[in-house]
Amino acid sequence: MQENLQAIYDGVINGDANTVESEVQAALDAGVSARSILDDSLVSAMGQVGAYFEEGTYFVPEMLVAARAMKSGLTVLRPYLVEEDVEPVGTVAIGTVQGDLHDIGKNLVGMMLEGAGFEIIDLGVNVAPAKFVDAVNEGAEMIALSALLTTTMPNMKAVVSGLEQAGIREQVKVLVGGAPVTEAFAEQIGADGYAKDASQAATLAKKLI
Ligand code: B1M
Repeated sequence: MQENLQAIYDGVINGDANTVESEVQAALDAGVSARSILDDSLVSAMGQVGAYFEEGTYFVPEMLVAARAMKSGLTVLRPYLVEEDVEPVGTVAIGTVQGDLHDIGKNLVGMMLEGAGFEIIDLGVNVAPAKFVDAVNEGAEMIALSALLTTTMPNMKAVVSGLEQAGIREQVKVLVGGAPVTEAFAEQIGADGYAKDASQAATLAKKLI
């Protein structure tokens, strides 16, 4: 692997945002394409971070610092990606459902999705079903719903119903997750997929798109 790409990869794995930022710039200056920096270092490193999380080597704090490092690299890279016309894998509107203010898991899922090459529209917390419907009308191809409370889980169903009522259910994938959410619940409310953590969410999102 080109030496700057290896340094970016290692920087993300180690959560070293300063190194990632400077090495992305150095790779660009050395003539490496933005696409290669994205695919061969940033995205592949986040894939490895996800694997470490799944095998229990990394925990939430390590994942958060790695995701932040990846984001600093993306900030430098973004204008060059636009210049090279690199399309995102897809557009995901993410939010914590209505009545629910928990956002740490949702942010982590958003960062992993971004690390997997998706464009993220972050709708925040306490998001009303109509806002998700609006996001689909504005081009989101996937909706990612997070809920941490048993009392707010039913609001995921309200989002699916809102999409059905708006006649746009078939044009969007709905991914759900959060501590109290289960595969069975996802099926019951008619979601397209359930992921138990941020890493699995990124893997599943790529399959769904
Ligand atoms: Co709250 N809270 N909280 N809380 N809180 C829980 C969730 C709770 C389990 C604590 C407890 O009682 N043991 C409990 C829920 C009980 C239940 O419903 N069964 C609870 C409660 C009751 C409440 C309040 C009602 C307390 C009160 O006021 N009486 C209140 C509700 C406010 C509201 O939302 N309306 C409340 C408030 C808060 C704080 C504001 C203080 C704070 C949130 C701060 C914030 O998010 N900015 C808070 C916190 C921090 C927690 C705990 C301690 C930690 C949650 C967390 O961030 N975990 C939590 C107890 C616990 O989990 N140990 C608790 C780390 C995070 C990385 O994990 O969000 O699960 P998590 O995300 C995971 C997966 O779930 C998954 O991926 C992530 C990991 O990779 N995931 C997805 C999440 N979303 C996904 C989406 C996907 C796929 C995967 O696809 C789209």
